[in-house]
Amino acid sequence: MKIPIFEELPIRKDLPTDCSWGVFGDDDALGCLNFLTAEGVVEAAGLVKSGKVFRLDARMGFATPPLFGRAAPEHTIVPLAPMANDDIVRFNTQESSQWDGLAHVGHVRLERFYGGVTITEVRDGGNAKLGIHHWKDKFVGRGLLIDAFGFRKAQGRPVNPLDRDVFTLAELKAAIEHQGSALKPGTILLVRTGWMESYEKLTAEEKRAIAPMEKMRSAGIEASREMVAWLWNNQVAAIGTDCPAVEAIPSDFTDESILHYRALPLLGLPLGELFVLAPLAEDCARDRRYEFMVVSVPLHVVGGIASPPNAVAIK
Ligand code: UVW
Repeated sequence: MKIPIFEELPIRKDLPTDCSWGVFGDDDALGCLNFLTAEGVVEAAGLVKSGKVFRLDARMGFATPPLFGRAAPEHTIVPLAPMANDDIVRFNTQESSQWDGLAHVGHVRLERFYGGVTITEVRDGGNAKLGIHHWKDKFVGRGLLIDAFGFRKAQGRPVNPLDRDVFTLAELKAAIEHQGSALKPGTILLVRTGWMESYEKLTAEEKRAIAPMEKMRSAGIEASREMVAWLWNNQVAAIGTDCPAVEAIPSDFTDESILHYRALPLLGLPLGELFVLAPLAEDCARDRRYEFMVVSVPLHVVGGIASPPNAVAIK
């Protein structure tokens, strides 16, 4: 299948600027996950050399309180018989590490989700078209870590991830070169900003103070058209980071040029947030191998909006 380059998008004149709608068919629910292929899975398996496994999700409830006013998870053990138990876990799929599904954020001006799906179809139609269930057996392939946090430190320009700072496209490219890595089609790209480990070092009081959206400050990647053009033209399948929004915060959700709108509704590019990347980054720095296999198994919830990644990187 011939994939148009970003500059050739959209594929029809009646579609919005910079959108990929229709490239993978009018009823597509996978977006850039279409760049993951069976051949890519086989190639990714060939990257497994040491057998080391790195869990990429934080534990449920790691953020205390959860960020942005989201509900804290609840876990209850339910006795089933005198010596048998079940349990119930009730949680917001965005309270810890998460993939944003394609019905998480619709375009602020167009008032459409990926593929032109409406808010009514999402909220009243059970999110049948863009539910997370469409991703249930798709999220496996080659992973590449860009240790942007480590790169900045090595350059003598360390980042405070708990303040607003932008990792530019030029920096990501330079970090890839510095690592001796390459971006190949069908990559699940992980970018370390350093946010998670900085957050873990805060006191309980400091965590409470930064949790509301209006108080949050975070490093993140550049939110430009050039950034999404680069991701699309390199056929990046998804991008996961260890910060709260992939892009830097504060971020103005009334501004249609932010990354959330460019990525989710326009390109169908899954965004991953609050991933645990520091142990993986340390191992990559040790053996100078920044590529690995990623296996992510989103929840099989029909109509789900988002999901814990349930992801591992295997080296
Ligand atoms: C923000 O929008 C800040 O993050 P999320 O994608 O988790 O909603």
